[in-house]
Amino acid sequence: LALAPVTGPASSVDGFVRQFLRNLNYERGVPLSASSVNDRYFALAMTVRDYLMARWLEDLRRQRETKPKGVCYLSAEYLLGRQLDNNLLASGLGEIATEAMAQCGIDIDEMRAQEVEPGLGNGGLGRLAACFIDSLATMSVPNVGYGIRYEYGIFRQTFVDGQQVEQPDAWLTLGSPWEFPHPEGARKVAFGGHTETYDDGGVTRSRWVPGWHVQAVPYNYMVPGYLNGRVNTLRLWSAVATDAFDLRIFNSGDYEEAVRAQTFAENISKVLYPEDSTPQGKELRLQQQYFFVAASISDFLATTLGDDDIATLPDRVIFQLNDTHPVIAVPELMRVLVDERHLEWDAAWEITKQCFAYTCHTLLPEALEVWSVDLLGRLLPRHLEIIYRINDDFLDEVRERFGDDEMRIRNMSIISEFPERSVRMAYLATVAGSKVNGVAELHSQLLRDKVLPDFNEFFPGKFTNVTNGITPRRFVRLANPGLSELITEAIGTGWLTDLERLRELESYAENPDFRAAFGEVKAANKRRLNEVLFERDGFEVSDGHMLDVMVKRLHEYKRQMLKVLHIVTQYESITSGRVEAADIQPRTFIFGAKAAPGYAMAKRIIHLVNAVGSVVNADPRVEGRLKVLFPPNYNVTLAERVIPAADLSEQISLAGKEASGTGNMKFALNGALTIGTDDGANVEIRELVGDDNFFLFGMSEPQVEDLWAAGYKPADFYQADDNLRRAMDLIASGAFSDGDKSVFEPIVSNLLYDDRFMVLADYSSYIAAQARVDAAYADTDAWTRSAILNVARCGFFSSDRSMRDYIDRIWHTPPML
Ligand code: 26W
Repeated sequence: LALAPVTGPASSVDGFVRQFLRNLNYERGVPLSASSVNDRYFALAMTVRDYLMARWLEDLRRQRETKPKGVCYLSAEYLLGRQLDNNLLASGLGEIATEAMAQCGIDIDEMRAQEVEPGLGNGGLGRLAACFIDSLATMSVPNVGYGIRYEYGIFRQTFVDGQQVEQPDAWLTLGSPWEFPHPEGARKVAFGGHTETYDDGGVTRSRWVPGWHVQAVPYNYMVPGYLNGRVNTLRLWSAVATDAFDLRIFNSGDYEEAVRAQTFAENISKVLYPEDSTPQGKELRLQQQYFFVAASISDFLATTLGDDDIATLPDRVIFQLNDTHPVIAVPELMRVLVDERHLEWDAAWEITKQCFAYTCHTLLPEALEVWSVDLLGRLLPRHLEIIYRINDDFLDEVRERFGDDEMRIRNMSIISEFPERSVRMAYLATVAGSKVNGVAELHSQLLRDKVLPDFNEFFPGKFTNVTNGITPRRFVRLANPGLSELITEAIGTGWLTDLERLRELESYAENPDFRAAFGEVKAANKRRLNEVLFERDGFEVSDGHMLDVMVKRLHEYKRQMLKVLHIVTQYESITSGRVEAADIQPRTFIFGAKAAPGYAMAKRIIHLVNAVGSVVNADPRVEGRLKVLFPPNYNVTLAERVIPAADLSEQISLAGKEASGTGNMKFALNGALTIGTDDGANVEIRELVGDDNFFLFGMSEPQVEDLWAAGYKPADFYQADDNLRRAMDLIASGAFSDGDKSVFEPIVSNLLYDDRFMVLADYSSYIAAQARVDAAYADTDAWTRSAILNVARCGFFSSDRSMRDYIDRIWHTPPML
């Protein structure tokens, strides 16, 4: 990667100071002496922005000129995290800015803390999108990320008496210096109404007569590549009422009605749906989905394809569908091509098939999105017609190949008939997409063999795998400056854009000085974590404790309950006197997890974690050797502090349920060892780091299948294992709920009599693996050696590599030189 020379107004400390003061005075309208923290933060951000601006404009100009094929990533979520440090790093301005702020008497850390992270995503899927656009910019691949500018992102989590209470995430209250609104680039998005046919000079055509419209206003965000002078664009849409809508009602004098109409329109981009993995069949959600993809397609055609022949569209763009949320883009492009551009159906379908590819991010059947025909027909009547036609043509082909195999036809139909007539969005995406990919080897294999086997047979070569990745710029360089420095001292700077070079660290694992330095970095990271934990929650990781971390959305399949049972087992063994507290390896457990507001069991588990924490942390018999911390509102900003401090990474989902996981990769690359099942990308992590450097436990996916087939009875496992019985009984006894047995009874009975995710079946194997962890941790030198090997061998998990795989296997979009 070429290093762009640092030039321009901000490229020296003096220049930076001048530009900063100019922004403070002329953009914020305040003198330094009377400026607020927010004014100073804005002026600083704008100064970084100014520096990147020339590069942004230059990239846009070159793209207009050379017309390369680009990637339009369509995603309902982007979980970006804070932007200031990222953009300072990408522009190479970190040191200059720090020095410039010091000269102005400003603490740059205070500026960092001022930024509210845009939480425009739920979890893994949204964070993955943010990593991908970072990598594409760093690799100079033309890309626009399209999405929604939610006014409220993922809710802010608080705890009241240990129970989750959601607060709105008003991230825009103080404004954002990183966004550029372009009201002049607004696109009109239609909804409702009906369809009709008309005669167009002897040709009968269909058209949509919509019932109402909403304006989609784009906000652009810079996506700078790492030190390569490249800036791509993230374009998020905000909904506003159309003038016409307002005016008509205003003129009639009904102001209240006018305001209502405005509210109705603007609700579309008001708030992110906090459901993760369970679709809420809500009309507003379908409105959001159509709103952003219709605006994005229209935007791409108007601003990028322009007057060029529509038939060249596949040479110019691939629309990547980030799960099923944007799949309504498929009939939308067909509608534009057939109804508006008057292409023949078959020609339009040939173009459409080349322009889309689909990534599936789940294996849970309940997470596969469907829309009722009733709702879809009301909101998007023309799209429903188009979907029916796509399905008819597809099923004709199936019949041609397999004959009238009605069972197969019913199984493969995009339209399902039960429990109500509805559209299976994953099937639509699979039929339309040029490629379909899963997000880790195991996941892609299960997708082919278990979820969509008929489609795999019908479309040979369509299914592929791209294992997820994470950006090393944010999750190693920025989150772990100590480790980054140590790595660079050892192997030079190239690793940040060529992460496989971490392999060169392997030999350092045998070097005692390097191990000592590595251990010191880990200790320093725990202190860095303690600074923020203490300030935000009054928490501290205890000295000399192993830091054992489980951070991810709260879901039963991820099995936070297994972690709870481990803690309760240790606690019970001390309080019953069977084990001396002094014989227990001291551990601090950190949980971070939001539960979907409507997911009652998940919320109960959060309550239990907090309740166990209160009891364990306060019990003198434990002698401070076990400590349970659950900082509320886990987000990207907190992740950046927690992950580099961790010793042990908990990746304990039931095999076959976690599509990939990406937190697992972040921990390994920051020198934590993993205790994990053979699930998702854990499989690939273990293959790379080796069995000696990974604590594997639990059933494999085929063993899970076998146990189900044999008839799983969780109560048998409860009866057979003394430790398990004692732990469950302690929870059931009310020991963590002031004697009230009813509070956690639903959790206990769910595990005993249902246990969909086989917590009890994997318990004994998990406890045994944790004993191996304790033994391994006791040998500090050997542990550190393993941790270094984890870092050295996980370069594969860079999102740069994921992007290369997408480019080679799916997109065929060369970098711009
Ligand atoms: C419509 C309801 C809904 C909402 C979100 C269904 C499904 C989702 C997502 C697909 C859930 C999700 O974030 N999946 C995660 O995607 C990550 C990135 O690929 C994977 O690493 C995780 O394993 C997967 O759970």
